[in-house]
Amino acid sequence: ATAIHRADYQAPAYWIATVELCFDLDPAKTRVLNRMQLRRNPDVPAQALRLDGEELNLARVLVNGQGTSFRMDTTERGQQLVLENLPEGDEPFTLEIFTTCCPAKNTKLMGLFVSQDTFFTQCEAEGFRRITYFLDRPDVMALYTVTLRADRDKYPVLLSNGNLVEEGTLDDGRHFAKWVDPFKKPAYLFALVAGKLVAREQRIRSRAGNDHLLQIFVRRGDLDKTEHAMLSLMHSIAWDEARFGLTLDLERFMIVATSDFNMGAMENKGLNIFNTKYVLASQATATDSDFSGVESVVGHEYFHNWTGDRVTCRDWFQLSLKEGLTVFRDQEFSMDLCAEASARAVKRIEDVRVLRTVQFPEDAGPMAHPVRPDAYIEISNFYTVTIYEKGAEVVRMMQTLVGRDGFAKGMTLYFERHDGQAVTCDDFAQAIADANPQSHLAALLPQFKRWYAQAGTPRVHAAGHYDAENRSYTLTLSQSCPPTPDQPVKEPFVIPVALGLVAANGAALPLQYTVDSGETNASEALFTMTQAGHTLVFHGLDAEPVPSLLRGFSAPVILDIEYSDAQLLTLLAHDSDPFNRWEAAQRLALRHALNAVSAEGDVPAQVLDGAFVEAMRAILREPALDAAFKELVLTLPSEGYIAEQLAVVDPQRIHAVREAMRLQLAVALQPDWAAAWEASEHNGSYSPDPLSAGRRALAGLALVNLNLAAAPTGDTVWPGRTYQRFKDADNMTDRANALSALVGAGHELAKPALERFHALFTDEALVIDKWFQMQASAPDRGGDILPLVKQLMKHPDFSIQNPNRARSLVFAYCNGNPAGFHRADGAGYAFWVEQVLAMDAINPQVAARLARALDRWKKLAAPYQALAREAISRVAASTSLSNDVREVITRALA
Ligand code: DPP
Ligand code: ZN
Repeated sequence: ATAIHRADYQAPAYWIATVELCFDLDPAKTRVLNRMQLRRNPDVPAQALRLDGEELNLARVLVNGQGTSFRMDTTERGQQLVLENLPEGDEPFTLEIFTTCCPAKNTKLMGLFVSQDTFFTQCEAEGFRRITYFLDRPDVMALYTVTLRADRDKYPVLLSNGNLVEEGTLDDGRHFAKWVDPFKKPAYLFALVAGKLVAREQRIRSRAGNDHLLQIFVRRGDLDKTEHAMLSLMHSIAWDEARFGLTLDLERFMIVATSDFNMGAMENKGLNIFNTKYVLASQATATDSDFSGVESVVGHEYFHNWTGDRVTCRDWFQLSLKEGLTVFRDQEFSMDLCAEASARAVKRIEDVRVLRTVQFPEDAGPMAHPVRPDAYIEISNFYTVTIYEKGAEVVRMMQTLVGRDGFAKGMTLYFERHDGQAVTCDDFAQAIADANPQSHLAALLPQFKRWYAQAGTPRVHAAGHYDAENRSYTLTLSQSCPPTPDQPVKEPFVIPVALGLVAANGAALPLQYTVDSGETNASEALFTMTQAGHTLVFHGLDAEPVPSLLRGFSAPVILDIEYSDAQLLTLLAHDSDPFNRWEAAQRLALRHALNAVSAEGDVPAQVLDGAFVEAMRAILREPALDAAFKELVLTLPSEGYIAEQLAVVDPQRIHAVREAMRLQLAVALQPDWAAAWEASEHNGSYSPDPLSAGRRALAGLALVNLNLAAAPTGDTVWPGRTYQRFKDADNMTDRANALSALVGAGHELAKPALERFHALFTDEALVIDKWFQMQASAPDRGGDILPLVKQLMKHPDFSIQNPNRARSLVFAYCNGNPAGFHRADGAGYAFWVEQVLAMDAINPQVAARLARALDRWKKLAAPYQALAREAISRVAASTSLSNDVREVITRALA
């Protein structure tokens, strides 16, 4: 298929004012009557009406109640129903379309599908056209009335967007429900659900004094796992009112969980549909990170009610308008829920870690695209970490430049201007700037917006020079950005650099500096780069300071700076900015890793030096530090992150080096790990709050290390204690951590533990996912993971049709286990080819994600590179690829 370009945007030729949908729900053949009021858009030249449709059977078309002529156009993007002979002029007319579809056979999980005998929909981005013929584009916003009819016993619960206005019984054991959504919306926010579900209900009164009904619908056995989601929803509602003055605009707000879902969740107006993974959580079945995932995703989808639903996107190129902003909002929400500043810092570090380990590689690979892309073939491929996480960083920089209050004012202006509209990223940035006319952002807006237009991760190079005579320190900052597909040359970005100076003894030094030989003295802890290079001269310094730059990760850039080990150790021990403390440890570990990876010969047993080991010991022992922070500092950079720093990647060498580093830390700090674990043993009753979760995370890391240290000596004490913890744990976090410590160390107790774990949770799909995932992502030893994965593919619990299950096994192996996947015999890649092709025939969206596992093949060393190219070419040779997979593969080979 050919690409769609942002520059080609045209307003729709018709507007749809109202949509009345009537469904006769039947898994094999659902009948849909779609009655619309349309009129021509007087602002564009008169033309035929072209309605999108996919996998529909068309029965009848009526215009103003009369039969009419129509034709079908089949393009490379699917079908369009074309109506040429419509009434002249711009009077409204009625269009009725009768179609049927087959939800039971819908394995793509787009449009109307069946999961466990329940009907669900997923319409973003282009799923509504699989339900009826429509102008399936986000700038066509209409009022919806929906009538659902279905068998009463099989489908007692009938839900759609908005308010329930009527329900009753019909003949033949059927019943109906009629829903009216009072808000205009684009088709991608339409939803329906029908099935046997039960709800946790909560009535609340908002600050504004309005009453609302909150409902979370799940299958009967899951009701006891919905408390955390409900609390998260209530917190979200309160937070959006308090922080941004945004209130819930519906009498009723519903969340429904399904175990078959391509994404995490979907923000349909008033009727959010969620992957069970982000709704269900109980102490027995969910880990702390599952709990926090539920909190963020419930928040995220709720916040979309304003940033996405009330104000939506003009076209899909603007996706980050709602996603970047809403990720930023859910990040802020989770941070604001933290009682302690240290927990906020931990959340920030975790978010940055995702950005750097997933988005930075995307920005450096064949799928690199700007936050606001210029072209796409399949929009589903652009629900990416760039649109979401980098988009959130762009919004965060705006907040940094205008301040927290200024940003809230900007949001208010954005809604004043655009409520009820479909708008662009430009409109958003303009509102934030206009609300803050005195700000840097307002002064620099056109340049700032390069963050939307230019792909690639900018690099900031920093170099310092101390002049003892003048007691001054000169810091030069320069920026560059590598070429990306279709963008060979980049213009300078606006880069806010939060900075400080730290003395060798750890004291914070006063900031007095001049910029670019200017006259005026600055003292701000935020310096904004606008040019290719800047020179800052700091005055009044009695000794050479250690610069602490990009504090809190104030911009999504790579900071190149040549610190000495001593400087990094100073920052690690003393920086008042927790992010840069963590970053100092990462830089030190990375330095050791890279040295060992690029050295000749066998990987030495001692990759780390004594100073680093002692610094880690000091962190582990430091009573003033939170456990969560310690766990982050003591976790080595991932293999993927190490690989990103290298021009040529040998995944086996990286794995060997990182494993050596892990073992070294495990052995050298053994008594400290034991102390850390013992300190955690009496933790009190379970609560998923960040402080307790941090204690469990550190205890889990300690167990991993104690088992690693035990393995070479054959010591059985720690594996035995770990198995005991696994059996006795009163919560999933401790249990899963103990299990994964045994599995990760390859101890013989892992086998009985895995069996026991499976038997305990046979009926808990989300826990069985963990069971698969843990095995598929375990450290590879002599190529043992691929045979295990192949064997697990045959397990009766495995199903490639269920996206969560496929992710827990196939993706966990191909994307989450570099050393297991990148095999010198190419067998990992051959498996990948098979799975991409098999998956593509079932669910192209999910297949296209898997297809990206070899995005970075061009960096691979021999023999991996040639083997990977051959594997990708084999996928490319298939004649039946979806547009989704074809786009990813074509870009990879370009
Ligand atoms: N459901 C996805 C999200 O909320 C797409 N909108 O990000
Ligand atoms: Zn979203």
